[in-house]
Amino acid sequence: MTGGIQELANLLRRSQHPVVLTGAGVSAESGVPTFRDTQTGLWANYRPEDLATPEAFTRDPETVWRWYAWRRELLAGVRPNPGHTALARLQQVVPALALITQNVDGLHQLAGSPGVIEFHGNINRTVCSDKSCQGQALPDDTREPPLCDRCAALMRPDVVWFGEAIPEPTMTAAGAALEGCDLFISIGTSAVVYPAAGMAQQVVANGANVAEINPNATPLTSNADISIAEASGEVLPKLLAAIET
Ligand code: BV8
Repeated sequence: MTGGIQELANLLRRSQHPVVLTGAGVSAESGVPTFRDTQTGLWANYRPEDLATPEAFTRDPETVWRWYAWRRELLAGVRPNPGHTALARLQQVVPALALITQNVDGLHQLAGSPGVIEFHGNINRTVCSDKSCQGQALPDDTREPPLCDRCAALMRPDVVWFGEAIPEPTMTAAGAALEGCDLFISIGTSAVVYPAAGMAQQVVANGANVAEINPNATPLTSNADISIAEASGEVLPKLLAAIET
């Protein structure tokens, strides 16, 4: 058993308010390219940061819409991997465990995780680009992007773009989960996108222990009490086994 896993299991057993933050690395073993993986094929000439912005959508809504449609197609046949499944089971064994994800793929919910806080939204949901409007697209609207059936504004993916604020209800839910957090477990994230990347610093200031599960070093690694440099799909089932024995 990797040292870090037994140590993390001991901390998790004693924790009153454990919080997990996941990033694209948790979905990597499901075959979902991580956010900063090189884009493939049609999208090889674009950087995600240049497409996932309100400016890009204003400038070229069709290209941005097609990028998200392509990513949704990539997700169509994708299943949760053993990391997602073990995390969902951990939430049953450790009911206090709160799960915040930066991922927009919905795989944690598909694996059975309850109460997932989708910090950057969900690519499978589409909303009116007028945030005050609750309209939807008509099912037979094949325009790219489709128009809102209530105000005729462009529809857009229900994700948080770079330069957009995290929605208030999401920030409130994440703040409540982090309140009193005594163990923060960062899994599969490069820890460079804010304000999500600021969570670890916030809880450390309150005396929390921090663990990281990531094959590669990140800006968080040097400050982590426990750092497990292995794939989450390998580590999480072992962590679950350690907790359940
Ligand atoms: C905002 C949805 C302000 C869209 C995404 C300081 C403070 C506040 C803001 C900023 C700041 N500095 C800069 C900013 C601006 C910006 C930012 O952080 N930029 C970065 C690039 C520097 N932040 C924002 O714009 C945020 N908004 O600040 O608004 C504001 C306030 C008021 C009013 C108006 C505005 C919004 C950020 C949200 C952006 N949206 N996604 C979409 O998906 O299309 S972020 C995007 O990055 C994804 O959601 C992704 O999840 C997220 C983070 O990436 P990771 O998940 O970490 O993925 P990555 O590929 O980077 O890394 C994968 C990791 O997995 C790697 O480390 C790898 O080693 C590891 N791995 C690989 N395989 C495995 C593995 N780990 C474990 N197991 C494996 N098998």
